[in-house]
Amino acid sequence: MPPTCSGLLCLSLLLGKSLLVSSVQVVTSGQQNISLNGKWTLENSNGTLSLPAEVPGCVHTALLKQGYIQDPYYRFNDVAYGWIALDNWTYTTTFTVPSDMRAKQRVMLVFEGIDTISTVSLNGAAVGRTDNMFLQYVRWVNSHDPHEAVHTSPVRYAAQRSEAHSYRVPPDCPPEVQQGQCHVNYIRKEQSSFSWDWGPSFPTAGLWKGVRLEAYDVLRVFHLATVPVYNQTSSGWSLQVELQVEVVAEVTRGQLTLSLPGLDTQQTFPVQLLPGRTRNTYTLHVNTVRQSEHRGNTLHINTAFPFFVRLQVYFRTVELVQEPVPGSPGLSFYFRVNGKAVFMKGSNWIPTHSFQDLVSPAGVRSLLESAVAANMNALRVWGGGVYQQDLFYSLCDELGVMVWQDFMFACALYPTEEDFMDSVREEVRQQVRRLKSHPSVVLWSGNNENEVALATNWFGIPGPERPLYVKDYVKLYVDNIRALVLEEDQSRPFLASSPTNGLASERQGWVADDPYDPRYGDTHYYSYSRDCWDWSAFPRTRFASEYGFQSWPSFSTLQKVSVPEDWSWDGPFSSHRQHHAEGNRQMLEQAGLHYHLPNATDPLRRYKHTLYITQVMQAQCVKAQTEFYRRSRSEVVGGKGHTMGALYWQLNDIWQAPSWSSIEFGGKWKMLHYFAQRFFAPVLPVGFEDGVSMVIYAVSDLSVDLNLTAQVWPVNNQTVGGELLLPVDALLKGCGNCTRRSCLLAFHLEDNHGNQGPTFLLFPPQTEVRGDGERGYTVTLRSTSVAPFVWLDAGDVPGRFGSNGFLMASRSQEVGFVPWGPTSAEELGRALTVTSLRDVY
Ligand code: BMA
Repeated sequence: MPPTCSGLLCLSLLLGKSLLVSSVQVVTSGQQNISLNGKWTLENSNGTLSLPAEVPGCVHTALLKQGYIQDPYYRFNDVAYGWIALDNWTYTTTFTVPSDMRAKQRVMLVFEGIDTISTVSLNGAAVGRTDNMFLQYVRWVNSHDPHEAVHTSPVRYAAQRSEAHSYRVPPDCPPEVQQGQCHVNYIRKEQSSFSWDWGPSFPTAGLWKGVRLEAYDVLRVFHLATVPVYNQTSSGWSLQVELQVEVVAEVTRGQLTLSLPGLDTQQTFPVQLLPGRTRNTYTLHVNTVRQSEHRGNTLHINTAFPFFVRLQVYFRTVELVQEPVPGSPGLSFYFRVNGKAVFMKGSNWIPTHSFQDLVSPAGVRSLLESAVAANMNALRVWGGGVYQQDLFYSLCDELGVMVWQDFMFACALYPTEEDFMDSVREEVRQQVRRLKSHPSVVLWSGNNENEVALATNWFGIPGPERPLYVKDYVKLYVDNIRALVLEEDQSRPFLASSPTNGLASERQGWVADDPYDPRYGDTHYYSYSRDCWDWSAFPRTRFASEYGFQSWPSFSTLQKVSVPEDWSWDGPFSSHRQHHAEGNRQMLEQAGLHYHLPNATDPLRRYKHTLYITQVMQAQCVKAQTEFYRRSRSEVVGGKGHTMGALYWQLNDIWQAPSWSSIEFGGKWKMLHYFAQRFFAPVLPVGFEDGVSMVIYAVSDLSVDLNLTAQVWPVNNQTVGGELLLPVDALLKGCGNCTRRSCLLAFHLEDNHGNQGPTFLLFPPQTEVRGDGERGYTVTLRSTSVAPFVWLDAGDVPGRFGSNGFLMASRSQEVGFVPWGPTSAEELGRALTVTSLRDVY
């Protein structure tokens, strides 16, 4: 320890420029830890602001908690608080180190995450600099490295880097409608924190993860990972156990025993640990693994050294299959898990909050449980946000959610100078080591949309300059990121980008002429102007990893961050929150193709109806597109098809604003999420018109044969039979004076045990609502006439309905409501509102 403090360490972190590294931490006996989380002091550059600040945390939340600013999400505050990210800030704390800790051979200062550009000093002497929010930084504190302290705000730092760069690396700035900051591609920080087309600009700074001191005498475990390997030839499993330790004692010999008691497996290895850092991989041959079981097995690691580990390991294989498809030019693109082809059903995950320290474990769990409740089996962690916290991946392991993991690069070109590349390399190493033990992670993917940005020249790069950018692209994602991933983890596939043509992109030098080619790889497809009910417009892709439509969140969600004068579709608040150019107009135009647009004379009523109609449009559009992808699984039409994935854009929101999400900020389900629960159901009837026919197409994800009957009702409730192909004219005639405009069509599938799939009605009735019940509530809906898109909204009461939406004519229906916290029947009854298309007409 530096003598100046004699038992008292003073540490200040100056946010403003680059400590080194490490990964998983296992506490060993004889190791002592002191948490430095809690209250620190935060000061701005000229000392006019000095306040207590919570660690983990960031400047914005510290200012908020101390009352210096209001809710940053309130009204126009994102713009009003732009000054915060332009200043430099210093975090300071003092702490005492007990004498027994000081007596240890080594004391380390561990920052789980620093956001982003900072110099860390201890007792006035700089001990390191940081430049990447995705790194854990570890520093011995009994040595000094003199570093110059450069204190820069993330925004100013990004601008300086761009200025200093010898050529332009576009885009310079986000579109004006996003009201964001420029040059985010120069800083290894959450890319969407400088603004996105669904999110505000809050370039945060701070100690966003925990800080601690660790002291030890003999060794510290830096990294521990387990990777199961399946040998095709012997049909046997082995488990690779990677262990990286730092040894401070003399040469240590001993034994290490790996055992999986549940699988009658045990092996002992001789070990010699030399001073310094060593990394070894031990291969444990596993006796038996019952293939079909997706459950954890406990691995015990016993050693003669002072540490002992117990952890869960899982056995599964994953392959990304790209091979010729009969009757279709191109290559397949699908995931095979434990030897079985899997259709991925799910969505894309974006950061759940602008201030990561405000992301609660309960919030993460609620979102993941909502995904599973909607029959999703996969999520893509999108590359413009953050690598998620450990809890996210553990929950995905537990809930059976497959994770497509992007590296954090999105919608931009990136610099490749050496210090940037060093930082990226360390980021990739740390993140892959941290996450590779999670069976939920099934794919590493280099970036979001950067191949297509180059291929289709988003940034207007003149022809002669293109090779320079292609070279940078290959250097970053192929020569470095891919090479490192292959070195660190061969147990799962790697893709350079999304969308990509996969192997076909590789053959074209990693940038395909058309990365959207539906015959190869994955695609992203957005079209807001074409009628989304027309399925023939959708690309029959191998894998739809992004597609979607915007909607507005519910009134109760918006109400928390707005005032009555904001509640108008054409007002400044509505344009301020809309970060996608022309988004509000596009939503109404798409809705107008099938629904009457709200025209109530009462402005508030009209505003609420408009929010509702955007949700109706979004739910129905994403349903139409997803159903098309699901039925394209077994079809090859015109050489295209064999679709094996549908991940719509996007699952969640970062704030209260219009976006493509199916879940609002705060966790409330939009209409789309209820629809997703149905359109992702394991057995799904898809009804669509094909020429003169109405087709009911049965989709099943189950691996057993089903004997299914389609039941179809016209509006007068007569069963018109189990036919699968119905001429539309005959169908309309069969129910009296039906026309396309007056008819309701309902259908469901039923297996030979009488189990019914969801009933889909295109049009249903007027409603009357009552709430009662103790553990959960039942809302009774009654109607005497057809009411389409019946929508129940519980306002601010947290929870979700069991099902909702569609009633048969002259029927009553009970809908369960599961509250997510204490709520009385009266409270729910008061909060409930019901809207249907009839209210809008
Ligand atoms: C995509 C995504 C995001 C974006 C979304 C909606 O392509 O990768 O960048 O938010 O479209 O525009």
